[in-house]
Amino acid sequence: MITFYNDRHSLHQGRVEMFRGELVPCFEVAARADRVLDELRRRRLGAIEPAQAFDDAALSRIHASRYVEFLRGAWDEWVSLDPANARRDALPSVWPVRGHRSDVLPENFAARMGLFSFDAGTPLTAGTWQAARSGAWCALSAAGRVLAGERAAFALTRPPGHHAGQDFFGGYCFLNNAALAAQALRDGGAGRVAVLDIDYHHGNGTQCLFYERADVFYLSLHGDPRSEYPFYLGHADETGAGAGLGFNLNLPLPRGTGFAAWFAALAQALRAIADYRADALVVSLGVDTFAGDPISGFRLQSDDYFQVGEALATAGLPSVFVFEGGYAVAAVGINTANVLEGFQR
Ligand code: Q9C
Ligand code: ZN
Repeated sequence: MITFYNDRHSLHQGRVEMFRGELVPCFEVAARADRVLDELRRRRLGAIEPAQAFDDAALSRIHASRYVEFLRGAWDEWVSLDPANARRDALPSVWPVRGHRSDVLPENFAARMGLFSFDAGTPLTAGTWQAARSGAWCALSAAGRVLAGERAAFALTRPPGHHAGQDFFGGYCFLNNAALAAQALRDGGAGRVAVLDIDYHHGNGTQCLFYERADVFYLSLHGDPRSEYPFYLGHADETGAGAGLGFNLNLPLPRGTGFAAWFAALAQALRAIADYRADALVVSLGVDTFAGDPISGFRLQSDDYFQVGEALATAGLPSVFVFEGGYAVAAVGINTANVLEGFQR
């Protein structure tokens, strides 16, 4: 399988995230992608290429222009507030809630940062924009290669994407790489695209983006949002709205779920994709379902990921894999490569 590797990912280096009243070291670290790259190379799982460049208009198929503009200039604005900020990550600390206005773009930087985000766990750093943008290019390049006839392609990038919405960042995500890939597949001629999200966390950004659309079916297996991040969204009764009614499937599972129950849910999602008669598949490939993950609650073992890949291959669809979460750094390369190797068996 061809891999588009974001060779600028390490420009995004968060120092700290807010957790339980403390600033703690980031879980979403550069070594995650490095370990996956090492493992793909070690196993010779296919060609590894850098992405092609796209202009920012390509991002506007998914993201609001004022959000893209904010991200593009955010670091310089942050540093211009105080030169000492150059050594500090930017984190939001104030947010609008229901009933507050979003049509007036605040002048104040912190207020704008809050308008465009939903948590204080997602630091914006000096290289965040460049890293996220070239990550989006990896997803777009992978979709392009699949449209050109490749069976499958992998976008190996960080920061991840599935929590990012049309105009918000959060959950370590800034640009929604999977959504960009899905839209690129649509724009390139795929009539129906399924986005299957197997990250531990519900992809609230992706769900929001496609909730009222019938041409992109979002399906997700994740920790039950009653207790698990990102909370608020990802419940089983969210089935889509308007033209999109019936084209959103959430399969929340309790913390502690092991491979057997998780795999049964995966089979259910794959049946729904077959019934939908999708033309192409995007997989939001998070491996934070691993038993050893430091911030998640499922119990998958490294060897289980081969079977995950084999099951995904049974869909028989042109497929774009997009790297999402997975924070057990010592195992993230093995687990991710196991999925891709299983897919190719
Ligand atoms: N201190 C993805 O997997 N914070 N995002 C959890 C841990 C948010 C996960 C608290 C987790 C976001 C792409
Ligand atoms: Zn996750």
